[in-house]
Amino acid sequence: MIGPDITGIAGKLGAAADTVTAIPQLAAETGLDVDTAYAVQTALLQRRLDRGERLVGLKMGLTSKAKMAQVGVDEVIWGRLTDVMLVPDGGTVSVGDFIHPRVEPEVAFLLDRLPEPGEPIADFADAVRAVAPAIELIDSRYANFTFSLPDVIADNTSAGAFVVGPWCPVPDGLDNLGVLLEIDGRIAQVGSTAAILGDPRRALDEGIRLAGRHGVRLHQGWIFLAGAATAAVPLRPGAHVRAVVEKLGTASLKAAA
Ligand code: 0L1
Ligand code: MG
Repeated sequence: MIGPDITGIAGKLGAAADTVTAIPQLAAETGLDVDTAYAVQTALLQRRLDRGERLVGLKMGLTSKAKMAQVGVDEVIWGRLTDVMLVPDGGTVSVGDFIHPRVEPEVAFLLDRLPEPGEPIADFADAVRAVAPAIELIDSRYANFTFSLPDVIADNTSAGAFVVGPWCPVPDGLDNLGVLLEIDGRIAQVGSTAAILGDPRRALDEGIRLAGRHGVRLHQGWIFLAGAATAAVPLRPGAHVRAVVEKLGTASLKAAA
């Protein structure tokens, strides 16, 4: 039996991002399952690498109940981050570069010495050199931000852009830090790092395990986005966005008017 056209599907998703045009979901029509969807994600990454982008890390998606409920998908997923997606802290993005961008507050890890594939992390402080507050800008390439599990995996888990705040030493506990998402100085979302799989440190174990299933190994020096602590909020032109994470500080982003 002939399987889904991995390169063709990646081409459609890549073109949707490049032309800032939403497309219909593809999985049902093309027979994508979770494994072939990750193959599409890899082909989509290759498209970016071919035009000179650099892989700088990995992101987790749908690590909280709020996020799962928001999009109606209930499995943890992972995607790829490239240098072009990284916006400097306090930097500006143009809403017009995205189809229907949303922002969400996250926790980022700077990876250090990771265990061998298949091994659990023995000591988090060895595996992670520093932590930071972060903002992820997600932008589904599908119309109405609506997708199935294979669809969203193929679409690189809606990755659009991300901001990492100042790196700081790993604090003693990461499991119940207060998180705020502020838009124009007003609180838009309130949460806790506990919403990220109970403890964001768990997201790294999951990332290593889930990416490992597809032959992808995490590397020293990579950025790891552990997932959002709240639901995502639409990003409007002119908005000033701040993610505040207790003990870690803030990351911020402006949307050009
Ligand atoms: O980072 C995320 O949690 C996004 C995962 C994909 C689902 C979505 O687009 O919200
Ligand atoms: Mg996210």
